[in-house]
Amino acid sequence: MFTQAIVKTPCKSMVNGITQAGLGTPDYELALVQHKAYIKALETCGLKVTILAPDDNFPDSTFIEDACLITPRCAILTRPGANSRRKEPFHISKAIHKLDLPVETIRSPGTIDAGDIMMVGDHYYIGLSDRTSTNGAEQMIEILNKYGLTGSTIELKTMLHLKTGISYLENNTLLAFGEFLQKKELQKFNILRVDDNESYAANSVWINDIVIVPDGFSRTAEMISKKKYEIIAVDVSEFRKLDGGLSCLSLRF
Ligand code: CIR
Repeated sequence: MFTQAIVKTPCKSMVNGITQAGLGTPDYELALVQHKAYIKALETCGLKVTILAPDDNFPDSTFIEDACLITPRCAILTRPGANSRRKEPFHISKAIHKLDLPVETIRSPGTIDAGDIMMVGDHYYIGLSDRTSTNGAEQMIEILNKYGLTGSTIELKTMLHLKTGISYLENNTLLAFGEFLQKKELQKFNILRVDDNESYAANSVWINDIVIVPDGFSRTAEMISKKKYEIIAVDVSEFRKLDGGLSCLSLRF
């Protein structure tokens, strides 16, 4: 059960964000409209949403999920793998320190994007990716252990982040695509297999038995809804142009 979320309004410089998508430059005004609809969806799921101001110094900073992991027992400011994003955690730390939780920090030389971290109860799966190093993952696991939580790593081959290709929908159910379908450490879950042509929808978000899915991926939405979840579809086309998905746009706790 989540009660809160933190989001960060997209900044004008988002048009200079990192991307491999090849889908063109995002339309800033449309991104703002979509971001508002995303906030509304979080509120519909029952969350109180804190909205942080945009920061033009960090084009990718609206993808706030990468800058911090918030667990029920502590918050951990990350050290993002991309140079242009390295200082994002520092710039949200004031908001994180306002939460009633101890705050920890990942230190050099480790790097970790929290988009590489998937929570399953008290256990946290950490993707080793171009952004998340073994040292970053080890530091994270050590911090989790300190608070009675556990972590383990999963090697990524092609995806940007772990949650680009999988989402945990609670009830032992995993939405998954591509390289993750065969991972032996994930076989204990009931896997909902996302079609190749709907791969973007593998990044969906469970919040209090509602699943927010990206708009335009009807087969995935239907597959999830057959499992008795309520669905909210949100159009995030402008964030997709920067390789960002639904989960990247918020911290949920
Ligand atoms: C980046 O490459 O860092 C951003 N353009 C997209 C980050 C997406 N975040 C995520 O998947 N957790």
